[in-house]
Amino acid sequence: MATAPDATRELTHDSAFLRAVRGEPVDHTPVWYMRQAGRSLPEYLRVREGVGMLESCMTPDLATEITLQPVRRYAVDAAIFFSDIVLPLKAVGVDLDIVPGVGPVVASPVRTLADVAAIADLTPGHVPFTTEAITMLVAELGPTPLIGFAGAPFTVASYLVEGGPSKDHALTKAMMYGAPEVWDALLRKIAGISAAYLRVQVEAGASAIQLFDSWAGALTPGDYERSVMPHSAAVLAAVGDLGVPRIHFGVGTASLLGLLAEAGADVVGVDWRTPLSTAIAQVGDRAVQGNLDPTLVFAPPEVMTARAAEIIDAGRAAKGHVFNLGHGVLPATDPARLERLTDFVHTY
Ligand code: 1CP
Repeated sequence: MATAPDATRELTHDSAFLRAVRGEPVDHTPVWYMRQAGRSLPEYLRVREGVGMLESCMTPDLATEITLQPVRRYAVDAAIFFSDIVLPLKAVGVDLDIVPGVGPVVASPVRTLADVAAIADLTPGHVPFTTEAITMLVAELGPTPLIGFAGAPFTVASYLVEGGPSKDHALTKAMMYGAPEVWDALLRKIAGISAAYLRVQVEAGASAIQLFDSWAGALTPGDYERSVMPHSAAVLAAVGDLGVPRIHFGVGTASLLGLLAEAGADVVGVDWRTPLSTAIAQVGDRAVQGNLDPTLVFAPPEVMTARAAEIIDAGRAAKGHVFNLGHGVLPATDPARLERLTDFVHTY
């Protein structure tokens, strides 16, 4: 008998998103948006009233509803699971919160080998709410694929070492340069947690995964290759047997795109600062995802769609192209604009 994920695999197999990722012809360029769920949607603000961010991630009905909201509104070609890159850490017992207007805040930042050893490895038993939410979600989504995600070791390490959001990641990089044995232990620990969290999502029915290394652009290519890439590669390799496409994304990664690809990506996510044609030349025989500047939704509509057209045209040179913004939807975004953008991408 077919298991639920097998049925989902079959239903979503010929979606524009999965066809584009495999490099097969599509009748329209597929599109979804990083942070498509969240503060730009009034229906999100309504269901989140009085409910903390982590609590909403750990409540299956709520996580399911929030994940579906942008799919209903925009008819995007993929859903992304509503969670956060620090949720698996919370699930294994790390004392942290997501503070409104700030982001993830960690009570006791990680500094020593003993701090690393105190973090538990993740098992499916730590995240039953994730399995439950994704099981409900894929039943609701039918032929629309669900993207699962996790944070890459460097980006997650930054929150654990700094204790919260950081612009320069100075303490994190100080550990990388000055305490390589602590650094390697920490990144290995996070890689195991992220890989296990991705497995749970795919085994429950996610059709693809995205590894977010949002802050990798803070690194030189040499440091990335030496001290970070092996751990991200371990995460991507650990889910390779599941047979779902792996998207690898970072911000400010113009000099790292080739390495992000080589780390084991099937699709490389490109931020808006790098022309898509430049990115395509660096990633080899892989699909690309991106990369409209998220502020273009505030420009005159015809400027927004003209830039989107340039990106779709450039994407035709890639093995496959999934349209997206170059980073997350900004909270002030007017949903009517994303509706218009989605329609434009679908009909261009
Ligand atoms: O209360 C709220 O609504 C808080 C805002 C918020 C939301 C909606 C946070 C806090 N996380 C999320 C959900 C989330 N986080 C999603 C699912 C929503 C979707 O895409 O539709 C995803 C994919 C993430 C991933 C995430 N969390 C990343 C990687 C993606 C990226 O934007 O680069 C990162 C860096 C985080 C950390 C984080 N969580 C929240 C904030 C505000 C931040 C960034 C803090 C910082 O600037 O360092």
